[in-house]
Amino acid sequence: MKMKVINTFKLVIPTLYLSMSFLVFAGNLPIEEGAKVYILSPANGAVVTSPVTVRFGLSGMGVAPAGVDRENTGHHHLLIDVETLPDMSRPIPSDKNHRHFGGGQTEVVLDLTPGQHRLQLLLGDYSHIPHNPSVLSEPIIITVE
Ligand SMILES: [Cu+2]
Repeated sequence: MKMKVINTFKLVIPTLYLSMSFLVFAGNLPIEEGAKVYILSPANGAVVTSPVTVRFGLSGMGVAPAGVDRENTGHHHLLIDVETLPDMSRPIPSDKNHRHFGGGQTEVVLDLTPGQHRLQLLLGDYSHIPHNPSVLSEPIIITVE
């Protein structure tokens, strides 16, 4: 009788463990608490000339190229003039307003038209899905002369 109880536990525990791992890895990847992404330069409110070099900062996490499933890492996405944030449970769109840096780049040189532009960084995991909670920078507004 005692043996039977133990055997049941031996089956239940790995099953629970497996279903929990599946839940964790099936959706957005969790992150370390306090991870932050931010635009190092230009500064918010800066008046610049095109082309503009935008430098990306990340703390509390590491940068890894797209496709590399490594814990507590992601790659940068620059949202250019995006007012409505993308769906945080799905891969970040890829177009001229949602730029992916899947090679693990930490800066970009942008050709921007004269006028105001809004820039914001969003980290995505190996499959381009934001983490949970998402790692999103404060937006900056720059003026291109
Ligand atoms: Cu991406």
